[in-house]
Amino acid sequence: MSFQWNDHNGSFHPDSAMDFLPDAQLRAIQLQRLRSTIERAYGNVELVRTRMDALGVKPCDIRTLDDIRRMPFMVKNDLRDTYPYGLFACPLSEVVRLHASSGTTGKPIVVGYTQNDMDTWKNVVMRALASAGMHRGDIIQIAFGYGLFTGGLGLHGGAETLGATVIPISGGNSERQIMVMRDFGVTAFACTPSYFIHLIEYAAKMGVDMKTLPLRVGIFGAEPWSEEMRCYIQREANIKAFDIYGLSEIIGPGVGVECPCQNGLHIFEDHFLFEILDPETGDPVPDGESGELVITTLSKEAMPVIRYRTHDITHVIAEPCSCGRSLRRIARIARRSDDMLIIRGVNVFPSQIEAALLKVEKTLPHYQIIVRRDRDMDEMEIRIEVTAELFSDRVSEIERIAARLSHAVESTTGIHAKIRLVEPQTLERSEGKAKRVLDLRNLDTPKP
Ligand code: DLL
Repeated sequence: MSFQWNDHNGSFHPDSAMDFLPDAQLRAIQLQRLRSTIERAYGNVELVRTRMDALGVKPCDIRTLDDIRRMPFMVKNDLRDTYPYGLFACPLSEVVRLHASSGTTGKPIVVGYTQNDMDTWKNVVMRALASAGMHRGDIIQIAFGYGLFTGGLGLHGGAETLGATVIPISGGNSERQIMVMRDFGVTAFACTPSYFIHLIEYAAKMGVDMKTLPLRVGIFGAEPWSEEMRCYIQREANIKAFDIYGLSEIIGPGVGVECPCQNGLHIFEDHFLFEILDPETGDPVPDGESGELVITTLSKEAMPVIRYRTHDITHVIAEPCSCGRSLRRIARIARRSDDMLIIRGVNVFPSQIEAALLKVEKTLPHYQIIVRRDRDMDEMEIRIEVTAELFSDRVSEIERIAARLSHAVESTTGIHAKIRLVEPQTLERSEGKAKRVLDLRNLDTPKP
């Protein structure tokens, strides 16, 4: 077993040993956990039992890891349809934490954790931070949102478990972020990559040169970012920037993370079984080929999730990693196979925006959402056709409608959008599917 470790004080956190297990041992743990997860879900979750029965699969049919392919898929709508607690596999009295994230409609999707699930979550995030070179003695400023979003509290639990000093500042208030970063001697920072780029610029405006601060490590995720963004961040802040991946449905942050090699994310395979499938056919794709990441939780108690279709597109990097971790790697997530947009780390569905827009009077059902990345900050503009009469109204009436639309979008999605009212018949019509979204951000990076 190899225990290469880039820890600065030379100590090794025993729980991270799972990152270096010999392959056979890791697969044996996965199989044993997979079987008990499926048994638990079959016994306690009606949706899973009904679907397995329809396919004629029983928990005892799962004899090898490949047998996962006999199992039915789960999708985001399953969480919506069983809102709020229908996928829980234990009594609510055993659930010690709830989080939520946007669904395709107005209702959020709800996820729950038992005490053991909380320990698992802390464990994987702790290992993620250690993988990024953090250790006891680090001072981490967590600027992911705290609350129902899993980012803030997820990073928080893992950082405390690692023994770091945690500053739970949450997102926003850039001036205070920079002041704290400078005055508290912060050595690690966690937020979305786009927010950090904003902070680099903000610091410069305040006359603070981030390069001269003790800041050493950045933990960035919750949205796609590119190698170019990493280079910019590393250069401008003089830190090492690491990609952390996760999703609420599976656990939150901590499904996978980069190591010091910064070439792909190691998935914490002792807790998550992953497949990469052709999104159209559902068949596995060979290592190195792009497909949809599908994840099965292996130790979650409150809400075991089986073959969850993440819609995130990636590929396996099959070569062993020189960091010595035996956990398999995936390439960074640059795009999704569905229409979910991630704007400044927030999941946004065009359907949510549509519902919000059309509730406002004098609007027509023709709109377009344009997303740009302006100096590394995501900007959303919405063009919407409004009735011809509105244009003959007073300017104050036009402004009132625009303000109402802006408010409707912001209160539904949490994102501020620039609203442009346009005359009827201005937006391009389509003969097939309407092209509602114009995503002008280019986040794709070539395969390594
Ligand atoms: O974004 C959890 C998280 C918090 C991850 C903090 C990392 C750091 P959700 O809000 O449920 O959960 O959004 C999940 O965000 O399916 C991806 O499409 C996207 N995503 C998350 N991390 C990354 C990443 C959190 N590192 C959805 N790179 C996922 C690209 C990411 N996309």
